[in-house]
Amino acid sequence: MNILDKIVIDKRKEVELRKSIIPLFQLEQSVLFERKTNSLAQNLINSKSGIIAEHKRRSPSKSVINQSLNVQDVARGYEKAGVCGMSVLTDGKYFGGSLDDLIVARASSNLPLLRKEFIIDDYQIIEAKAYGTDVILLIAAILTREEIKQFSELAKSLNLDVLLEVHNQEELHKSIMPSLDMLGVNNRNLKTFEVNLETSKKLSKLIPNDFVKVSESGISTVNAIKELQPYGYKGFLIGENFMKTELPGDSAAN
Ligand code: IGP
Repeated sequence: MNILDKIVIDKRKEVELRKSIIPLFQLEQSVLFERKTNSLAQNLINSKSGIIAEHKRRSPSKSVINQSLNVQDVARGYEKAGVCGMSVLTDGKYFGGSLDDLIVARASSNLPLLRKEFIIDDYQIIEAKAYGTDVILLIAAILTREEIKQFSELAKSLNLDVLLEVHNQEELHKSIMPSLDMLGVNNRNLKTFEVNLETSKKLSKLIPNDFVKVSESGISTVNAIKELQPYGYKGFLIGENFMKTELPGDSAAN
């Protein structure tokens, strides 16, 4: 079994547990549920740099990246640096994140916030909204076309942006539909952890122009961004390269 299969099995258990503790109607009473969302896609279209900066403490591929920073400083730093949006890992077991991180990021900045999570149930989308999210991630590798449709349409009905992540041509073909805003190409294969920027280059021409193109993972230099821009990429999702430094905001500003 690969790591992605393992994560999904654990996630299904976690979501069932969450549902039994906080029922949906209670989530919908969150004051944040009424909050007007900010569009990340719109920010990317209007931006030159297109950086989406991630809060990530650890990962299955890298183990510890940074355990000593607090989310408030990271969020404020990213906002000050002028990034287009912030991604917050909320998976606990594999990435050391939590929904509390999302709340703190929400309270600390006005950036569009992406809930970086393995979404396999409507419940997590309602939860995302209740915790102040602006954007959800859907990962094609773990979803059927029907699920992608169901989840993205629910997200749109809540005024959330949808970033759909693919890693190869089959995932891309299965996923194209009007309820997506952004198409992200993950340069890291989540099953093997191999990183290759060529993945973004290869898939770019297969992505219809109605979607904002985002390149994800393994981006560590300004040159990498410059290399990807001619392929039509407007967004660049960067985690480790910022998080491994003492002041991720300062790294994002450079
Ligand atoms: C960030 P990096 O290599 O800059 O730290 O990558 C981001 O792309 C990565 O964390 C990511 C991810 C995901 C994590 C992309 N898609 C899906 C968990 C689940």
